[in-house]
Amino acid sequence: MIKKILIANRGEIAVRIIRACREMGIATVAVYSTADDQALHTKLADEAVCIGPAPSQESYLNMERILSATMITGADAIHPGFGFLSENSKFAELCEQCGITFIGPGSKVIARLGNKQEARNTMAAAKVPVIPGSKEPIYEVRTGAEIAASIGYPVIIKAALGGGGKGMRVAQNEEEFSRSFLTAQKEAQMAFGDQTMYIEHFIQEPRHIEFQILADSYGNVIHLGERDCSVQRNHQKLIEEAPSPALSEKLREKMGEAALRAAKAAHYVNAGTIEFLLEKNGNFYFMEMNTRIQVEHPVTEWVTGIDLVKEQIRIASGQKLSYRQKDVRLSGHAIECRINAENPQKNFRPSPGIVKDLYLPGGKGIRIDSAIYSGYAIPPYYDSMVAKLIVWAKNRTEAIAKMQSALGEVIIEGIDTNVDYQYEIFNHPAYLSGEIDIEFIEKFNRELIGEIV
Ligand code: MV4
Repeated sequence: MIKKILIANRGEIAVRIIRACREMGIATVAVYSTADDQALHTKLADEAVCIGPAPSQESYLNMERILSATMITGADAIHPGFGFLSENSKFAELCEQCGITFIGPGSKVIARLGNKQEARNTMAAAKVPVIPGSKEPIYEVRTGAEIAASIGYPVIIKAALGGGGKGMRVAQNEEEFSRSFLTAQKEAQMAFGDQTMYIEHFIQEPRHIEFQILADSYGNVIHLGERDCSVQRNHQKLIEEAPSPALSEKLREKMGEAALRAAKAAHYVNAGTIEFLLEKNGNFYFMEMNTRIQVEHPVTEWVTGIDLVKEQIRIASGQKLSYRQKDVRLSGHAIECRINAENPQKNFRPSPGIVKDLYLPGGKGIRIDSAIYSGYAIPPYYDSMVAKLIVWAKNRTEAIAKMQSALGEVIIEGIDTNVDYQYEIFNHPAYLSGEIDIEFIEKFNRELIGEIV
């Protein structure tokens, strides 16, 4: 059994994990940078260890310091949260070598899925639909151009170690190919220290649909339905909802079965997410698998009633899944919106600073996951997300009404936030109709910031 968990993260997800541990009777250790000595996770954990200066590289990304803190405090497990070291196979491997339980899949699974080109081949072999594309790694422009021509334009050139949009370029035609390829490859080298590329046909105006998976160490795998994350800007999601307004019960079943095949093919253990692109005609394709708990996990928790962080801990301590597929019932509609310290009017420029007045809404069907408090100084070094506002209601229409009501109550003084911008999204006819794709923000940003009325 796990008795003490070190949380290798900060902000609201660190607080979320501390809460799950407390309810389970597990002791908690926070790690924090010098910029975070007044952070909520530092205050709430049973113990807290300073692991270095403000820049992530020297603190939250510093494996040796985090492992030392684990040893010194006698924690038996590390929960990595999301971002930082959560999908770093080297870190998971170091944990394994030190006899520390990494709360997530094994290091080899993380490494295999982290290579998106390899993941694609694994999924194709398991009859999970993949986007028509290259089968072998590509290193040279000339080989790439030949393969692109055989796939058919437009194509998208991606870094094998990429994800989240880095090292990715679209080429509309043969003309554009070499420039796009070289730019993407250069970016890949800079970001991942690796020039391996792959190419896919470029899917136009798809939705981003992802399935939540839970898998234990005994071969049991279940899915908890989907999240629709099509509302995003520069690969940062703004709104996530469950279920997706675009899925019929039949399509959900089909995609859910594909997600299960995907997780099984990867020999997956713990909580994970299968990302799909969904075309308007109903065709869907595997994009990548995320091996971490995700920011948007609360919407799945609310429509299923399952506590995903507790399940992660149970799975990591060798327990069997608490649920079988037939126990999973989706009920009602949940929507999450990410509240960021940023100014949408100034091209979403981050707005760190001191939170003066603070009022966050509550009431039936409203959940706030946040780590800010009145008087808290938001440091400039990390992500700008300061709160997640999650609502639940019987159906999408009522959930949207509740979200607008809740957003209307939010008071965060002292910094700029995207609260008003979010409110406008929930008023926009395209969002209300549910007929949106990943270009929603790009298409309507000028209306949402009030430039066009
Ligand atoms: C694509 C695509 C269209 N066609 N692949 C974005 C990040 C990385 N996970 C892969 N991404 C995409 N891959 C093909 N073949 C469009 C995107 C994409 C995207 C996907 C989901 C959500 C938002 C997005 C924004 C821009 C591009």
